[in-house]
Order: sequence, then C-alpha cells, then structure tokens
Amino acid sequence: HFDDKEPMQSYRQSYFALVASNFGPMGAMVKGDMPWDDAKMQAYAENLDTLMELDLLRGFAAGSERGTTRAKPEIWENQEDFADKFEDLRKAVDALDDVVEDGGERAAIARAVGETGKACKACHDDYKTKD
Ligand code: ASC
Repeated sequence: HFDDKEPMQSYRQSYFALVASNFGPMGAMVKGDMPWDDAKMQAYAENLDTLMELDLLRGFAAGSERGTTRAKPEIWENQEDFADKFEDLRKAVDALDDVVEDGGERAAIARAVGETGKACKACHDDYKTKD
C-alpha cells in the first residue's frame, strides 16, 4: 500500500536526496570546494525552490516511524515544531533563490547559503540521529 511505512520512508529519503544533491554543490561552491558557476548556482537554487513546494510532511505520516532510518521518534512527538522547522527551511530557500535569481554578489549568496544550511542543521540537531 502506498501509505505503508516503507514507501513513506522511501518517499522522505528520496526527497532529502534531491535536496542534498542540489544544496550540496551550492555549499561546495561557497566553500571553494567546487569552481563557482553562476549557471549551476541558478539551476540548483531553482530546483531547491521547486522541491520546497512538495509535501515533505506526508513522508513522516503516522505509522512511518524510524525503522532502519535516522528519523528520531521526537518527530512524531513534536509535529508542530517539526513542521515549523520545515517552514523555516522554506523561508531560507526562498531568500536564497531570490538573491541568486537577482544575480546577487557572491558574498550575499554565501550568506543565504549559510542561513539555509543553518535551517537544515537546526532540524537535524533535534530530529536526526548522528548515524
Ligand atoms: C548539506 C547537507 C546537509 C546540510 C548540513 C548543513 O549540504 O547534505 O545535511 O548541508 O550539513 O549544516
């Protein structure tokens, strides 16, 4: 069944894989671990913005707890806070997409990437196990 535990775990893990494969290279460009490429920066920002329109919370439906994943049980005990943190990520990505789309300075893009990374981390700190 599509709403069973394992399909929902696969749904959210696939979602985060897409987020990470777009945000990862943006972070790498900011850190100088990858050559800066404005076109790539724009494409990844646009992808992230599109991903923020998807319903992540469906992937954390009741009954889809942990299993072999790194999702902490606290997610299902603090659903409002969890949803708020996802909303914080959406806002950070929105600001990041704006600065990239506007052809912002690298320093401004770097700041927005940093703020987005903080939103990722705030949720991981509370709701994702270390390994
Ligand atoms: C990434 C990634 C994360 C976040 C996090 C930010 O690129 O895969 O989970 O950034 O490291 O602190």
